[in-house]
Amino acid sequence: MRKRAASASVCSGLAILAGSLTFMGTAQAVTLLSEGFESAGNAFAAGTYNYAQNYTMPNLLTPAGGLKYMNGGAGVTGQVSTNTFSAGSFSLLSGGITAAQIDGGLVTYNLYSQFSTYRLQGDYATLYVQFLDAGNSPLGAPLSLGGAAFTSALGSGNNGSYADARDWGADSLAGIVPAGARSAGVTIREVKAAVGTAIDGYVDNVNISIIVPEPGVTGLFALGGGLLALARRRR
Ligand SMILES: [Ca+2]
Ligand SMILES: [Ca+2]
Repeated sequence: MRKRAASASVCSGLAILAGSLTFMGTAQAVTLLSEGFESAGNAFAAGTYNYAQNYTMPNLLTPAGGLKYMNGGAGVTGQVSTNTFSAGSFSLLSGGITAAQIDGGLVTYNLYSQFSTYRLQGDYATLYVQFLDAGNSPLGAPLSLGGAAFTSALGSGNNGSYADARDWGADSLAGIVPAGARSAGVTIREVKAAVGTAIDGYVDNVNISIIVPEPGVTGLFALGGGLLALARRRR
């Protein structure tokens, strides 16, 4: 009877372990950059507009737009103009992530940003994330969110000020951080069509995070295996 009881408690222990594995199986995200453009300064040192200025349709996305969003600054009237805003580069060896985990293909990235534009002018913003090796050399082509095609596909509506005010849309990208990557450079490139003066690629809620493999899982599996062996031995 005692043996049976012990065996049952080991089994329930395993069930609890299995439960916690399911619960803890969610990997931990390390946020490298989260910019909502609400503060006086922002990571891109870019200018902002207030949603209340009514240049766009309301931002109905989650996370919500808050009070402000980024614009692309001044261009040259009558000419295509570009402006590039850098947020610098961010170390990937953050939140306990190791070079070995990156080089083993165990670390993934999640990129997210919201975009809009001014009416039908054709201005747009592109968010670029460039992985860099230990010597700060680019690894492959930069990843990008937003851009010309994404922005031109955004819907439009009447916001009370303009009959052709543009919607906000979210773009995202996920994948595996390339082996050898040690940091990521983040820039926003703003492009203005020939019409108008202001560069109106609008950006809000930039979020760049990397996902750390759950460090406890391997250990818990080992512990679970040990308990199983113990249960077998007791029987
Ligand atoms: Ca905002
Ligand atoms: Ca413009």
